[in-house]
Amino acid sequence: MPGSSSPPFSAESYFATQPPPPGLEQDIAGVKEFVKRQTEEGRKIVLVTSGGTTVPLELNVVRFLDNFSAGTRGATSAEYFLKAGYAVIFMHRQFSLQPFSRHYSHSTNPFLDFLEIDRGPTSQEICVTPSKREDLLQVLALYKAVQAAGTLHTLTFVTVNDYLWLLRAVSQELSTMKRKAMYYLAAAVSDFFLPRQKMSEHKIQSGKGSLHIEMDQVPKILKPMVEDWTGKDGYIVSFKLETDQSLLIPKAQAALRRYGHQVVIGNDLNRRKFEVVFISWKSPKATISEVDSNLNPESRENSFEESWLRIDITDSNQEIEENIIAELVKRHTVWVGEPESAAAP
Ligand code: PAZ
Repeated sequence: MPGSSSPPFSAESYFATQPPPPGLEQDIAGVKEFVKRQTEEGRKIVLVTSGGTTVPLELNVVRFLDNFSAGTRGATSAEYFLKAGYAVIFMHRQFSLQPFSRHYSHSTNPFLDFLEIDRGPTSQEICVTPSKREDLLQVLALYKAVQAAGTLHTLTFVTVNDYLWLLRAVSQELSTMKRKAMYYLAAAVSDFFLPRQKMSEHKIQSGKGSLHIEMDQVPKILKPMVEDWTGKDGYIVSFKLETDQSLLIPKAQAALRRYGHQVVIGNDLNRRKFEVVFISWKSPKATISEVDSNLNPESRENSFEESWLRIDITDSNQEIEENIIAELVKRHTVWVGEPESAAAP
């Protein structure tokens, strides 16, 4: 078992020692069916991960560590992918924001505030506040159309363990789509965790002074995801969140170099709603092994492309996810080998 004196968990040792979440088999059966139907209907599929993972400190969980993420990026992006004609597997933290209902979040825009009571002489009816009707109708129409088309499939996770097991299983199912599958990893995933074997069964008791917990590093799963689970064909987009702006580009480049996937989107915590940077390989069709075999290490450093996306911060009608998804859909179209005109929604 990894710990202070033993080597860190690899993806393999992680899955060999940490138990799968209950319900995994059922979740996967649902994904299998969804992938089959979308394949028959000729759609591309994107897996969107969204929200933060937790790390429980006890088996009977009272306390846990959490990762910051409201789920705005993932839920908003899922809507734009649907609009672009993709089928979406939306894998999100339980109770975080979801596509469509995000517009009426209980804390920022409670839906009860949109409703009025119309009192008649003998009965009363509920109606929508007239000034809110147009916006609500638009969201509702999109939501109902997606429901009718059956193009949105939702899965939930809470802990980092749920997330890792689900991610591996969904990626393996999606690998049958080859290049037509995209993986958009916007969830905020814990870097450290407490292996099950080291967790206390019951609530950790106070009274013994300060609490010391040694956590293990969560295995870096992007490498096996790129090389094994997705069969090297998936179009994989990961996110890198930093609070120190100067780390954004070097950390994003390092991730791309290390894992060999297609795009890292860097975002600064305080600027993420209006500015992101895309780091990618200069040659969009190249896989890491093609790049590696053609380039020496120095020229490999020059093989990254950096492109910034910004929107007007004062315009509350703009959402940066619209631009992010439009750009990714274009790049994915090239990756799949379709004519670029196929990227138009
Ligand atoms: O969910 P949200 O909109 O509040 O935040 C989105 C985000 C910052 C978590 C996401 O864009 C992101 O960067 N995810 C990856 C985080 C990481 O580096 O682990």
